[in-house]
Amino acid sequence: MMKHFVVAIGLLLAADLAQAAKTCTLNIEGNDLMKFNVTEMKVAADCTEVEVVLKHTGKLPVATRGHNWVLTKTADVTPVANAGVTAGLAKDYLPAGDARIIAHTKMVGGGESTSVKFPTSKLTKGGDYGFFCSFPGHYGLMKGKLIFQ
Ligand SMILES: [Cu+2]
Repeated sequence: MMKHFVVAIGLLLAADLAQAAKTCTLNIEGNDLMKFNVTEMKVAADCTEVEVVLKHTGKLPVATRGHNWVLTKTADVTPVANAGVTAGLAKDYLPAGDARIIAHTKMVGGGESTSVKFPTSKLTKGGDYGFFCSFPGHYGLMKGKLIFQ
């Protein structure tokens, strides 16, 4: 009897959690002029997961003008970008296994798109987060703020 009651409560909780899950999609574009089309990305308070879709709207290939989307704390943008320079294209110009990287897409070339999903449990509301492209030399122009309200 008690066991059935516990199972029923468990199912109710699972249903509640499933209903509360919300994936929020944010779109961003990068171009051949090394510019993102936005400098600020906002994640609403009720999002449980973020999907970032990056589209490279240019024509240049990934080897010469690749772009990715990398998220770290704002204070980690420059050190992570610098640490990634020598990593090479195959590793998306990012230091392998670096805990400062909250999320990142792969590197794409002109005409290509990519995306990444991550849970908002990796973010703190009101935290100071920065996104950037880690292709060598790009982060100075290709960066912005991510806000989790
Ligand atoms: Cu780039």
